[in-house]
Amino acid sequence: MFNLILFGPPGSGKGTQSEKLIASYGFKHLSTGDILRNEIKNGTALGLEAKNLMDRGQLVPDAVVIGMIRTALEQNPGVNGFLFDGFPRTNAQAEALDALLDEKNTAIDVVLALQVSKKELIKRLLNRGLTSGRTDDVNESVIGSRIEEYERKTAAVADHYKKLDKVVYIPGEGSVDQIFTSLSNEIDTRS
Ligand code: B4P
Repeated sequence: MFNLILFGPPGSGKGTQSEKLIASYGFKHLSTGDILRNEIKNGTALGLEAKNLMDRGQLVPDAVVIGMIRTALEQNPGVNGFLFDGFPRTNAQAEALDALLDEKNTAIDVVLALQVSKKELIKRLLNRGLTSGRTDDVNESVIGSRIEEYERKTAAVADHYKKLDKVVYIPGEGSVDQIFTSLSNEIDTRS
């Protein structure tokens, strides 16, 4: 089993690269952003709570997303490995994930951290907002809040995994295919 975290700020290419990695390696994709957007689409109570926060560029409470990941892990026994996309986003989420994987006698193998300048992140997200219908992509001040949340709460997650010597930084600017090749090379040397 090979478990990977695709890490980086909003708009760094996590969702984009996840699609390609899943197609190539057959990982089970767990994107907390996708799960939350699905809850919103289905009009659940959780979705309503999440929408309020996501529309303001804020993180959803740890207990909610940890519960979602616990359920997803239980629903997918016997997979070859998980690709965590957009999770963990706080140290509490990272600690909970490590414990959940430990219960299953497995662990995170590597954290691939995409590095993209703030200017490029804003450009990409505004551009996606033109067509995606995502309410958190259309407004530059909401995008700014998401980047701030990343800097205040999420960047520290890399330090958590650095202590375990599991973080590899990948330049996240350039063509989608170039970045995919860099990510694949790191996975291939470890799996
Ligand atoms: P997410 O769904 O995780 O989305 P994201 O971080 O905004 O974007 P991602 O990084 O996947 O996008 P990508 O670059 O692929 O989170 C949304 C919200 O959900 C959060 O703000 C939060 O409120 C909530 N949430 C999710 N998980 C949570 C958690 N664990 N805890 C608490 N709250 C949580 O795509 C961006 C654009 O860039 C696309 O248009 C793409 O085409 C383009 N792009 C990608 N690669 C490119 C390249 N190489 N060159 C040019 N453009 C590129």
